[in-house]
Formats: sequence, structure tokens, C-alpha cells
Amino acid sequence: MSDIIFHHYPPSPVAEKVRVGLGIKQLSWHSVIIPRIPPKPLLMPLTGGFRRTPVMQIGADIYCDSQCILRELQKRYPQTSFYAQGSGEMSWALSRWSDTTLFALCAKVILAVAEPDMPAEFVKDRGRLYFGPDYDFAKIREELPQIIAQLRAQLGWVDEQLSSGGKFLQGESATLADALIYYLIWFLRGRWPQGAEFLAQFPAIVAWEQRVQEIGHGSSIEMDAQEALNIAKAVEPITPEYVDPNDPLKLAVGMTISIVPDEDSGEQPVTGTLRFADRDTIGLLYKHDQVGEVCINFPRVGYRITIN
Ligand SMILES: N[C@@H](CCC(=O)N[C@@H](CS)C(=O)NCC(=O)O)C(=O)O
Repeated sequence: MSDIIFHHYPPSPVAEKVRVGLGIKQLSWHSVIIPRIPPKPLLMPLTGGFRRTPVMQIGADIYCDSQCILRELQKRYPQTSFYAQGSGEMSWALSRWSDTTLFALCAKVILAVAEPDMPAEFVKDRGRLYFGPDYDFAKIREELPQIIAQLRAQLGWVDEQLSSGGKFLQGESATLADALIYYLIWFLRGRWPQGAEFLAQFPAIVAWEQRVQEIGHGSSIEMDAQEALNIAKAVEPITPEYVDPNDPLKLAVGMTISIVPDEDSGEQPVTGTLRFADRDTIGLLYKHDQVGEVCINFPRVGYRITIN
């Protein structure tokens, strides 16, 4: 019952970040394939309406957002640490750059070039989600050289770092830092027709990419989405009842709260009863006929909480 169940779809770059994390730790996991756009009727009962990919489930405890998932993996499986000796938690700062600035540049390049050939429904969904209510792919295409220049300079930093000796970003072993950057290279190479040509100017990145690929994704077996719901229903959440006494929002166990990403992505907040809150993670209880009671965990960073 305490097995890792990973809800994702193969082309998701953010899911690839976590799959690499699962590979670094050589974990075994169950793979539930979810739809690429809503409705996601076999996922929503677990996430309280949160629609992003990926999601991790362990019994009746749900972890939304790759940040929260990777943190939980590090907590439950500290062997083969995500942290290089001495680097620890500062690795998370890297994700504030890679998941925001760098991801947005990659998404602009990839989606703006692909947009004319993408299904209208997908364009509308991703346009609103990633680029706000006034998204304009034609304008992004006009700005492409500027966007590529920004991307090139920032990937240059990664290439320089990798040229300075180590096999991986923080030395001889793969760490969280590698997963946090690799997924964007994977995204560019796999989904941008000019990706391979663009990346060829970064020889150290290209060599490192191969090494990260060789790590793999741990070992996975497919699971039916309904079975995942049944597993949640059969057990109780184990996330402890706890709130940091110094919480700046003065949160308390039992409060009704809503949580939503703090970007303008048009997503619906998730509402539930507060069960857990520390500096990094917030967990709320949520009930649904199909899963009973689950505890849905989110990262604090990048999310806005409202006390109802
Ligand atoms: N901050 C989130 C971002 C996740 C994200 O944007 N994932 C994309 C897929 S790569 C997504 O949710 N797309 C819409 C969807 O799958 O419905 C995380 O780190 O997990």
C-alpha cells in the first residue's frame, strides 16, 4: 500500500524531471497514464481539482507539483541523496530559475513553433496556462530571435559549469540539480524541430545529456487509474497533523483553506481542511466518494494560500 504511484503522461517534460529523480534513486513505481488536457476524471478525485502534471500518490497521500514530489522522495528515500555533499537545500533555488524563467523560454520556443500544427483545443489550453489570458503565439513567433538569445545565454552557463570537469552538475554523481535542468534539454530536443541543431553548440550539455539518459527512470509497471483510486480509498492518509507555530499566515490545523499556483494561469483553487504546514509543504484533507479522504500536499513556494 505504500508503493509509489506516479500519475503522468510520457511527453510531459515536468514529469520527465521526476522520472529522472526516480532514476537517480533507482526506485520502483507504478505508472498511471493521465490525459494531456482536462477533463481528467480519474485524477481529479485525488487532487481536489488540481489539473497539472505530474502527481504522485502514496496510498491516500497525494503530492502535487514536481517540487513537492521530489522533496517527498528525498524524505522517504534519503539513500542516494538528491543533494551533493554540502549543497543540500540550496539546490531548490535552482528550480526557481529553471522552472520559471528557463521553462517559460523553452515553452515559448517550442509551443510558438508548433502552434500552427497543434489541435486548437490544446493551443487554447496551454496558451492560457503558460502565457496568461492575452497569450499571442504570433507575437511570440515574431520575438523568437530575442527569446532564443536569452535561452542561449542561460544554457551557456550550464554548458560552462559542465565543461569544468565533473560528470554531473554538482560533481561525479547525479543530484537534484541534474533533474532540475535536464528535463528542459529533453523538452527542447524532443519537441523543437531545431532543437538538435541549437543544442549542438553546447558540447558539454550534449555529453551530459547522454549520461543522464543512462541513469534511466528506475523501474515501473503500468497501473490502471481506477486501481489507483481504489488504493487511496482503502487506506488513511499518513501525513501528520502539524502546523509550524511560527507560520507567517498563522495557519492552524482544521482551518478551511484554498491553494492555487501564484501565477496567472487561470487554474481553480483546491479547497480542503488544513492538516499539515511547515516552511516548505502544505497538506490539506479532501473528501471525495471515489477515494474517501486523502491528504493533498503542495509546495509552499509558488503557491498562494487563502484562509476561507
Ligand atoms: N509547477 C508545476 C508545473 C507542472 C506543469 O506545468 N506541468 C505541465 C505538463 S509538463 C502541465 O501541467 N500541463 C497541463 C496538464 O498536464 O494538464 C510542477 O513543477 O509540477
